[in-house]
Amino acid sequence: MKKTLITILIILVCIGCSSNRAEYPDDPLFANQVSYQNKGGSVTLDQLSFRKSSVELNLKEDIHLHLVSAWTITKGSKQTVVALLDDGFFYNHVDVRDNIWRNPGETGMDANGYPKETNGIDDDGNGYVDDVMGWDFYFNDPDPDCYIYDGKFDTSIQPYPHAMDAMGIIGAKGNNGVGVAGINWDVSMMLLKMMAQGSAAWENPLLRIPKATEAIRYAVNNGARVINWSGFVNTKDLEKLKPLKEAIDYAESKGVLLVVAAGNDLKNIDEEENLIYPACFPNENILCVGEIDFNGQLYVVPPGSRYVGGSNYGEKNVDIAAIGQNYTTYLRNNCSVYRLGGGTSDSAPVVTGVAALILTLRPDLNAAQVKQIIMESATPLAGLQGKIKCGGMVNAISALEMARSF
Ligand SMILES: [Ca+2]
Ligand SMILES: [Ca+2]
Ligand SMILES: [Ca+2]
Repeated sequence: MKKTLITILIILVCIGCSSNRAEYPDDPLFANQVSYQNKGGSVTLDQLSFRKSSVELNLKEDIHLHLVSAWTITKGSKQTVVALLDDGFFYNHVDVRDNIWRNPGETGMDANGYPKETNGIDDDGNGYVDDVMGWDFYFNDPDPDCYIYDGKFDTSIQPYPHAMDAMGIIGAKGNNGVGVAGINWDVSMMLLKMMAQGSAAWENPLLRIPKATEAIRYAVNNGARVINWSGFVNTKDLEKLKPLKEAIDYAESKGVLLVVAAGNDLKNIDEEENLIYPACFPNENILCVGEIDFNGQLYVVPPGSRYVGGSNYGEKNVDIAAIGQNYTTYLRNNCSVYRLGGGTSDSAPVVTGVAALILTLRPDLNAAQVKQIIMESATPLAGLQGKIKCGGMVNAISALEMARSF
């Protein structure tokens, strides 16, 4: 009898403890998301969900996003709209499809009883017909998909997977019993397709400027608070870049944050010959993100890899760093899969995801304030001094705690 009483007491105490403890999502692959939270030490994980491919990661204590504790403050909200600029989206992936933005002005029924999203009418009068999840600025139609004739391989149709990492990192549906958790369990991702794989972007990179310009203005005018652009425009010609600069100035005037990748050439982008745009524009609403490894050092591609390079840096132009190797959503053979990503295309959306959490908690803050919070709350890292403006990596719990009392 006494034993039973003690057991009941222990159970009650445990229940009391767990209600105050950080909550882990039920997504079955969350254990692979070590960039979000880890205890340090060596771990072996399967880096692809579709083929055996194990990798050993040596994790240094405290080098992670501190996300699980941040989730005790907020896990995101559908109210927060994040725009993604990329070259096509596999929006039917099972783990992102529930977090795609639905334009309220193009949903529901029209006066004739037809669905607004397919009626061929610009129901919200924003200049775009049936733009229910975003827009394809290359083909000028409402479907920002990733299927396109692939000019690189001449005849094949290749879905383009680049945006899948950013989508899953920012907003894979969390705690849905499927795959992974995004930094935001809930969010609305507006999909803005600038160019297409195999399109003339390869021959004429300047074509990207008008598309990106239009996409940024669309994002600002249709309710996005943060824009993620894991890319750049391949020119230094400031005269040609002027419309893009003006669109970013417009975003700044409306308090909208633009998070961009620093690039993967292992170069100092403060130097004249290495300048890239929009990363090197001086706007207060641009956050440029470099990449670190699990030791908190600037990421350098390991010798023997089929790639070369590593994260760009620059004390003036690269604001903050984040881990690029995030285990997240991907696309293979037209199927929803997962993998360990990498590169500054994958470190930028980490910062975008944290910015979205901040704006869910404090929708009253503008872009410059969110940027200030993210940089001031960063975990300082010795290896980044003199290379990254704030000298540290993004820290989700510190950012949310600072935002709460800002
Ligand atoms: Ca419309
Ligand atoms: Ca319509
Ligand atoms: Ca999930």
